[in-house]
Amino acid sequence: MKFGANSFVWTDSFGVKDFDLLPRVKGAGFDGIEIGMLTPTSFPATSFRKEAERVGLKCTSCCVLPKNSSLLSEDKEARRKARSHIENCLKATADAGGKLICGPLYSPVGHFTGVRRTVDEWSRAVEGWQEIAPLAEKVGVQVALEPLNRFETYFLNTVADTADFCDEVDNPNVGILIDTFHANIEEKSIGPAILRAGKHLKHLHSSESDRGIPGTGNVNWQEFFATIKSIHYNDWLVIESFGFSLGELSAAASIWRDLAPIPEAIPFQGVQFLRRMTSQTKIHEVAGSD
Ligand code: LER
Ligand code: MN
Repeated sequence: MKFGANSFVWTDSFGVKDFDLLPRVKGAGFDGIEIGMLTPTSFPATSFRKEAERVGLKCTSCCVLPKNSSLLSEDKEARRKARSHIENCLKATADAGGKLICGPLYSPVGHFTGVRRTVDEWSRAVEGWQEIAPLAEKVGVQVALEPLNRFETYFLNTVADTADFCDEVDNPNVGILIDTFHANIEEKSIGPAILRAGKHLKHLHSSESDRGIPGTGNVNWQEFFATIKSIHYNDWLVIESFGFSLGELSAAASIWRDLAPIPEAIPFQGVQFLRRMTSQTKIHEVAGSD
């Protein structure tokens, strides 16, 4: 297992000013940092790569679509903007030395039409990913699409829907990120949800039920670890939360109060819990969801 810390807990615009975080993240017991990448064209990828290599950290990127861009939209320009943004995220991540981008890369967080998703939206998003996937392959970066809870998107809320979506995209570079915060709202239980992702599972966000310190809320971590061990999951386990007063970013994640004594306690204490659970949890059979 590789443990990562998502930079959104510190900043909405990770850049050179934040490089002093890297040795602290390494010292806290992480193998990597997940760059919260909102504007890929201004990310200092080359200098980041040097610094991360010097410190001994690997990286992944967590990306979202800007307003007025969407792979679902009937507006061609909105679809073009979404594709171009995602392509920039892929290139910046490759330049930074990363091998995976993740996030709800189909529609902006918090965008709603007032009705459930349509067949046309689904087809346009599948087509969009079929167009983008070859670039992911070319630059050597995997993609993990994230289902979000119903208050953040109407498009993909469950792992089952996201797995069906990946089946249709049908490209081995495009798979699923499961975030335990969203799954705790939308799934019946976490074990079968992880199993339902099957071959598409590429990435995990370990996030507590209130986005606070992992291990202090009601996510069923026992079942989570038993299941990921049973499938020999050996990729990233990234602790994600959000700063408590980071303007639009905190608002997008609906963070309206302090979730821990200080924001960085969430990754720094959380990683100790995750490492303990990884070594202590025994594998047991978890019933499938089909
Ligand atoms: C959003 O709720 C989330 O979980 C992130 O991974 C992407 O913005
Ligand atoms: Mn997440």
